[in-house]
Amino acid sequence: MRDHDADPLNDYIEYPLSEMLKRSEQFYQDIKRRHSIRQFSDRPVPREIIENCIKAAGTAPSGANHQPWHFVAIHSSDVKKQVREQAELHERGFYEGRAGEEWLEALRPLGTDADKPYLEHAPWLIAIFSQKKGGLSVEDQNTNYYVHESVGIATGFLINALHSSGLVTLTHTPKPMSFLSKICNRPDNERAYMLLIAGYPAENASVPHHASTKKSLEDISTFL
Ligand code: IYR
Repeated sequence: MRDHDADPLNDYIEYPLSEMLKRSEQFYQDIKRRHSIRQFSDRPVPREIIENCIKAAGTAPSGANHQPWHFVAIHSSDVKKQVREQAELHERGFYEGRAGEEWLEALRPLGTDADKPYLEHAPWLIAIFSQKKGGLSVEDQNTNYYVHESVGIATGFLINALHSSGLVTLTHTPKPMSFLSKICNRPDNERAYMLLIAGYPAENASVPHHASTKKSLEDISTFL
């Protein structure tokens, strides 16, 4: 390796093989209880839990460790109302034609439509932004690398952290999402990447059959 500053790895934990097997099975059993939920309770969720989950997301690997992401955690009813109004406006255009027949057909088993009441009722919306320019320090304006991959991984960490904390989430990608930049007052360098809805499930929360069908190990993997 080229010369660089480094510290010894001092927080790695090695488990006995039997425990590794148990932990990998337990992780699978736990993560398979994660579902995209569209019925949220308005029960409050303390800010500190969301902060911890965002801190967890911030540990994700990224191109050159530039961490090209910004998370806007929205709790304000007024801001949530603006997000709902704009998202529903765009979604109406989508469902009333822009999507096209094939896309609408693909969404039919999920039962989705342009109404997004959870954007106002859920305690937290987390708008995730990607940054084209940046660096190790927030003031840096260097090129960022593998921005989509990096922000995608961080979003995965965030969903996992929220699930592990005992919350349910929905990944929402209204199209176009640029209204989020305006509402959240984000700079030109950033693009809205995804909107996560987080909170407790409503009592009548359900999981569409279509969404709980997962491909088998054989279908999704090849071992060489
Ligand atoms: N953004 C729309 C449509 C939608 C698109 C996909 I791909 C989904 O997996 C689910 C929904 C909406 O949120 O309704």
